[in-house]
Amino acid sequence: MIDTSTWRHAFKLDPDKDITDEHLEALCESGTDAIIVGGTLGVTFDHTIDLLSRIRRYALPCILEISNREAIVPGFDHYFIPVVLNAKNPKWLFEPHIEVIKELGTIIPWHDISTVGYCVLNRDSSVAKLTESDTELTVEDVLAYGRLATHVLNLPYFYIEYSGVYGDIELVKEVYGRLGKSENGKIQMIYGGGISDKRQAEAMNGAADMIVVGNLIYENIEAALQTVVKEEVE
Ligand code: 1GP
Repeated sequence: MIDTSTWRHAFKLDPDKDITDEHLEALCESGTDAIIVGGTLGVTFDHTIDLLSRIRRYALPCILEISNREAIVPGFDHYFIPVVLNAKNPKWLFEPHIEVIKELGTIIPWHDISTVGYCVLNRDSSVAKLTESDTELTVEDVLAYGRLATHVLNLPYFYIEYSGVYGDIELVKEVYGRLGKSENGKIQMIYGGGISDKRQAEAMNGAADMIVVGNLIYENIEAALQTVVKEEVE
């Protein structure tokens, strides 16, 4: 089982988007804790395996976030299985999972898999549209999803997902303060969405255990590299 407990930062690469060798090298040698490979739309086996083989030149953990059956590729260090907790269309809760388990259940390496409980908050994101997520949520609502993730479902990760836009930092901070530290301290809380510079990365890093940077990689590689959290040397 992979130990992510000290991770503060990850880059999320979309197999459906092009990245040059030079940019990939810069990301992998940036000091980030891991590369997550994942995307909501258009993710194929060929693109995913191609990206994995390129990332494998570097010595950092590489996780596949499984978004569809076609893109399940062996050889990653670990696999994240997303469950969108606030999906209003129940089909998206477990139906895709059951289909894959029925097909591959006897050969899935279960110890290499972790379930990530997502709370999707950007209503315009692909994932919100696909799952018909209920994105009009208050702090109390999001906290309730966080409590569901940790206390009821016993999940290792709770992911506040604003994919595409920078989120409400006060909301993230409050949920983290009440859930992550004072109440439990066990679940790892991840923030992702719209981080576009070092200042935003630092702010969100103070409001969650770990941040994920995606789109910025493809928009402004220099700014993306600046989001890597450097531990202060005393
Ligand atoms: C997406 O949370 C990640 O799943 C990162 O979001 O692409 O907006 O950085 P961005």
